[in-house]
Amino acid sequence: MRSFYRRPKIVFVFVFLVLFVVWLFVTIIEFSFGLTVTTDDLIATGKTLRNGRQLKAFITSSYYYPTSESLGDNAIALVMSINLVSNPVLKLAHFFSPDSSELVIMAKNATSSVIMKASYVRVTPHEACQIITVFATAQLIPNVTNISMLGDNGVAEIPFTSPSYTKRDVVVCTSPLYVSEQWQNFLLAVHIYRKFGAHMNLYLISSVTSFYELMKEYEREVLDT
Ligand SMILES: *[C@@H]1O[C@H](CO)[C@@H](O)[C@H](O)[C@H]1NC(C)=O
Ligand SMILES: *[C@@H]1O[C@H](CO)[C@@H](O)[C@H](O)[C@H]1NC(C)=O
Ligand SMILES: CC(=O)N[C@H]1CO[C@H](CO)[C@@H](O)[C@@H]1O
Repeated sequence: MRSFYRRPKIVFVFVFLVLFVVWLFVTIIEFSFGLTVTTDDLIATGKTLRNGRQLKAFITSSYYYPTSESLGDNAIALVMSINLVSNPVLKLAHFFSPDSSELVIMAKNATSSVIMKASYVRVTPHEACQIITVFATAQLIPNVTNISMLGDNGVAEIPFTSPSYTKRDVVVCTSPLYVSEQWQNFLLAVHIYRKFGAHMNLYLISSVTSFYELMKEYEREVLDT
């Protein structure tokens, strides 16, 4: 002990080393548990936005297109609601750290993986809500098995489906439904189209919950038959 007292430098280095090891340990633990996944659709990465909120996204639809004329091959197309909008009180912060207009996506196939930036376009035009709807797309790798979104200290799996490539006689595409609540129109359309054997592609941006659940029910029913 006496020799320590005579060498304050060594004590300093020792204390510094202990603090460093503790910091490293805490960082590793934080990194491993930084990820929270609440439900199948709601994903949240550990990424904290500059206004102190955790990045959260609700995925409305996510399709992986092995081939696509408009998006390119091996493309992901995501429609989601995400809290990218800044807190109005901290508007000034815009000048110092502007929002990145890209999301970071990781894709894996049986043999390799890539990390790439997906650009997005805003569907919600105003800044009145903290959660806005965006459409994001990126070209990934062939035969993708897993897609995830990366934040600063977390990864969240993005569940996805592949579109149907079956040739059909009649295909009906409905223009994107935004703040949709007219379920009566949907019911009428779905039954009439089905009666005539049409395949229905519905693009949904947002709707009241009960209507969304009703559409999900119809989707399950149609997929099962
Ligand atoms: C995985 O992606 C890589 C990179 O594009 C590609 O070369 C490889 O063939 C893919 N693996 C499979 C099993 O498709
Ligand atoms: C890949 O996705 C499947 C289900 O889609 C999941 O069970 C599996 O854990 C995922 N693998 C990785 C490495 O994330
Ligand atoms: C193993 C496997 O699924 N291979 C497929 C990868 O994707 C190409 C087309 O992009 C298919 O032709 C392969 O069969």
